[in-house]
Amino acid sequence: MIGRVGPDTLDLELVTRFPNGPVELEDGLHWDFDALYGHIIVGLAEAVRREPAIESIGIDSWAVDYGLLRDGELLAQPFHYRDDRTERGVAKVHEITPFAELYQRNGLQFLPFNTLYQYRVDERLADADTSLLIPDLIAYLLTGISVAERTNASTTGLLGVRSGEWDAELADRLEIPSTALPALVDPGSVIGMLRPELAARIGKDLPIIAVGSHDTASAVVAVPLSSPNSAYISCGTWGLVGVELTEPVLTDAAREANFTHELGVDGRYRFLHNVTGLWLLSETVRTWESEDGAVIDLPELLDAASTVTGDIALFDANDASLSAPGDMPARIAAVLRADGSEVPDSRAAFARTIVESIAVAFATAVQTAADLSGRRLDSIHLVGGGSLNRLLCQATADRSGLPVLAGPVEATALGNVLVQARALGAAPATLEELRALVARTHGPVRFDPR
Ligand code: LRH
Repeated sequence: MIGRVGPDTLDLELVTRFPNGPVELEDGLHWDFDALYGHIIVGLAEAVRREPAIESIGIDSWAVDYGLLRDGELLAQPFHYRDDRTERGVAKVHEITPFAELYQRNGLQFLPFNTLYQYRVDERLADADTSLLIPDLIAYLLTGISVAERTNASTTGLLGVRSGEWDAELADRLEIPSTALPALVDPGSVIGMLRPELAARIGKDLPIIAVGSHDTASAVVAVPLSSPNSAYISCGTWGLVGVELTEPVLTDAAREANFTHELGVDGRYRFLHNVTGLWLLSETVRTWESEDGAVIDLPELLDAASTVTGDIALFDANDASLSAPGDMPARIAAVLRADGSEVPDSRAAFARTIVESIAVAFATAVQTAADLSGRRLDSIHLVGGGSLNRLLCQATADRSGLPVLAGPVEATALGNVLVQARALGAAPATLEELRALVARTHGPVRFDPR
């Protein structure tokens, strides 16, 4: 994406998009990082060709996953967090440090793929001289400089929730080497300049500026929140549902509700819960497409889903059996049957069941966020790809009883460029002012509860 930011301007131009799915290798599920990196270099060169005035580069991606380096070379393709080896890591870590203690230290909700569990079962870690989370790995390949951007580092489970610094004592206890704890940097700081050979290939010598490199941290920057009484849902593959806080809520109730404290830009806390989001729909559609040998038109499917009448079967969107890639319609059907519910008999009805089940999980998480934070919430901002799904937005409004303000769809990219622009003196200083700029330039679409 190319971003253009001015006093009343906030524009994005899409340069390139490429698929990025899990690949099954002999030892488990991985990312095809080499392909990803290749696309990034081609995309950067094209961006500079289209807009020679580009001043900087910012990188964000999904959280928790990492690449291992030795002498500057990647040891293997990074593992995908949906690989089931992490289960063994959970047992080992909790044996050494019970979850309740972990929560007091790192404030993270339990997700079986949090980086510390992955590290604990990664036999290659001992061979590495550096471990970098995905955006930091890309920054390293571009600049030669290894750092850990703080918002994403908070998803490893190895950062102190109050201090925002590496918890070296915990890492020691879990026998995670200090090579996994690079120097921390904050969003807005310059990581370094492009390596000369890359600057030549891309066509310009540019700085890489740290942004909220956890995609959700960048997305939350660009949620046009106008009051503390709004919840947000950053909805793509996942639905990240919560509120922004300035102090952590490290209570037993927050731990039991599995609410996380991921660090946000400017020291805020992203107090949220991961709900399995549009992954359920995209994996379902992927399965149907491979059965049919033909592409499914998603807007058409959702239109048909919105005309379904009668009782809608519901299932727990967060059921653990729905997390790995595979035959999602069969798995959802199994969850429905186990619960004594009818399995919808058409694809439209099945899609409706998925969307409504996600909306129920969203509404529940919003209510829990309100209860735990003591806020009286009066609206929900829904950003990301899910904001284009009108059926989901309306269902979320209906099931929560709160208005849903949908958009911007590209919140993550907007938050990324806003933090770069601010570092370059081209955008205002506070998050509130940055969000006001988003609200002026990307007014949300309102869905009132029916
Ligand atoms: C969303 C996301 C989310 C994490 C998950 C691994 O893309 O970064 O915030 O929990 O991926």
